[in-house]
Amino acid sequence: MTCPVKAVTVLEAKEVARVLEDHDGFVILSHREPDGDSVGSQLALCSVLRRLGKRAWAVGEDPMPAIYRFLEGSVRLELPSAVSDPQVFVVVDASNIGRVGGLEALKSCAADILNIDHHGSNTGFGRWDYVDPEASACSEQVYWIVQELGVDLTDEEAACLYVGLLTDTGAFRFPNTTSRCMKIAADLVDRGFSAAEVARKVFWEKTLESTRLLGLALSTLEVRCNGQIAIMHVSREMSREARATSSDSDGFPLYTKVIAGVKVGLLFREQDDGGVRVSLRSDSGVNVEKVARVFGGGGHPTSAGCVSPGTLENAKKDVVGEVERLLEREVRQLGKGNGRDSGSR
Ligand SMILES: [Mn+2]
Repeated sequence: MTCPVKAVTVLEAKEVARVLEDHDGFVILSHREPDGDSVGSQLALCSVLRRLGKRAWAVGEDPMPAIYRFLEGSVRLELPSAVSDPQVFVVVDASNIGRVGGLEALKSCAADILNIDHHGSNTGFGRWDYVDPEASACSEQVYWIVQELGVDLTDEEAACLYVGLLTDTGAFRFPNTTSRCMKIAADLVDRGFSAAEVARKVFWEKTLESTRLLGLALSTLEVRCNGQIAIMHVSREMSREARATSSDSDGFPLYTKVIAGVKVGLLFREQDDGGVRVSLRSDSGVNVEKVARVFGGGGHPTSAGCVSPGTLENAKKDVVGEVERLLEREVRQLGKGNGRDSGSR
């Protein structure tokens, strides 16, 4: 069952540009546990608004992940305390308001929400909603807004949006890699930054701790369900052994999907504060977001996440069981000849 998007008028980039022009005092927020698309969208939009003479802050509750710090030039990710007298909360790349970091600290401010997102499961929580599940990344939507504002992107801003596209498409490998997104990427590269340099900083500057932890995690890789499901885990003990922090395992979910024949990849990470964070990956055709929802999570059809309160073993048993049921349903549906899931891209 797909959760229906609130029945409101969903704005186009052009109308979003008008909202931005008509207001001042923007706090640009995103989901907790920032990623390339969330910080890229936040920093680029904040920079453009400031160049238009607006007051704007890119605000986060969690620190900027080390691999994206090079994007902080004229604009940095700030704490909610930096904000004064905001008019609009611009929320980027978050499917629901509960995922937004820093909002709790700003709850005394009476500001309207402008919701810019590309998750099909977006709950439409804004006064204005610009939701486009066809967009490969939220950075793509920010790109269209900037076009409508008639502003030329600087190479610094272009690099931020490029990182959003690069990371949300898994370096232009995932099913959301459209020709439209590649045309935007080409236009961004034309602004002057080095695409090779950006890719090196994002993918080839891992910490030693992260690389050691990957070695430990890969040794736990196993397949289930006739090789259709691959599972891997990172225990607290392994993190300790590698002296790794939680962000050191950020790129790991990808490795659950590299084996031929695997339809669904699952990574289980024991959290410091208890519980197990589960990352689900699939190719188009198997909608893992449905599984994440069963456990109170969400995401995209091919990339989703949830948190299981139990032990590592229980989390594996519960989530793998749910994925097996999903695969069985798919086989039955294919048998009936009605093809693929409507929720998939
Ligand atoms: Mn995104």
